[in-house]
Amino acid sequence: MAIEIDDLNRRYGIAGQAVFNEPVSGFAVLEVTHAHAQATIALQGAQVMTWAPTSERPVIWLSRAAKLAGGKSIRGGVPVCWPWFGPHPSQPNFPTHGFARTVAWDVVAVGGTAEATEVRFRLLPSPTTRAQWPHATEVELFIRVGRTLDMELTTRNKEPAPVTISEALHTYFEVSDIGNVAVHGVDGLTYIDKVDHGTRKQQAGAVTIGGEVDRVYLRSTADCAIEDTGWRRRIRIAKSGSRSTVVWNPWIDKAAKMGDLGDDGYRHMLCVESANAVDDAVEIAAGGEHTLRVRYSVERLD
Ligand code: TA6
Repeated sequence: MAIEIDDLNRRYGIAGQAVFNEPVSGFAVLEVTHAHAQATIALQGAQVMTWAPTSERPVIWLSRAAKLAGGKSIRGGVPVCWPWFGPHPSQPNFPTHGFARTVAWDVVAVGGTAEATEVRFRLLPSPTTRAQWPHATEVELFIRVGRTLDMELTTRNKEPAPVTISEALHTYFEVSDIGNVAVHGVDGLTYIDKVDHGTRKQQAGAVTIGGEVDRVYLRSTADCAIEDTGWRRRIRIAKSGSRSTVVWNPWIDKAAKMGDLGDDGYRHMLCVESANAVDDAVEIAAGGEHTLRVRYSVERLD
């Protein structure tokens, strides 16, 4: 892997701004140090692990107990759920949330401007992926690290027939304490309550967390925001190409069972995921493409 790291830095590295490293043997990451923000991105899953605008507390949460090992999903950051969200519809032994987050993606380009560092990753079909997804679909992730964190997840259907995917940017946001936050942007929407046997309910007002919450909001196309009164900040979640929003916190019992959330990790994270899931799965025409975009930003709560 050391040779690969040297080769990656030779081909794509930007001294002092975007440097490939191997914090754990066999686990390559790109460390971004920009005037406006810092971030860490794993090549496995093209997964943003951390992002903090300069002079701001971390916005993307990474579990202190996250296991960094090949083929193991990383607890925190922005896991890419693709080409299916949740359990596979017919193959229970296939990985939850698809395979994209546990395979190595290729680096396509790394660039730097005065405003941001930009990275593009791609995942092409391989014998491993075709075994679970026998379709000629390519997926790219464009990541822009600056005062905002912008991400574009593009699926290209290279087949002569339509293909249907479900997907999510399964983002873990860092909060002062789960008791201090509310999620805005899903008022009035129908959601699937996965903590109540998948019952469909209607949201009234903002979402607050006082126990395990696992909800898929449908036809959720508006931007969302997390208001955190503890840190007097609002995290804005602007999006396009996404018709679902997933809100998840495991709370005490599920967190304890997961084993990689850390002692009280559940109190300092909240997933607000921009997705296309369940009823909102996306059919991509033959030769067509679909892009899910997000822009995360932080502002003071006045
Ligand atoms: O997005 C919420 C969810 O589907 C929850 O049901 C929970 O399983 C979470 O994803 C984490 O899944 P993971 O496979 O990363 O442990």
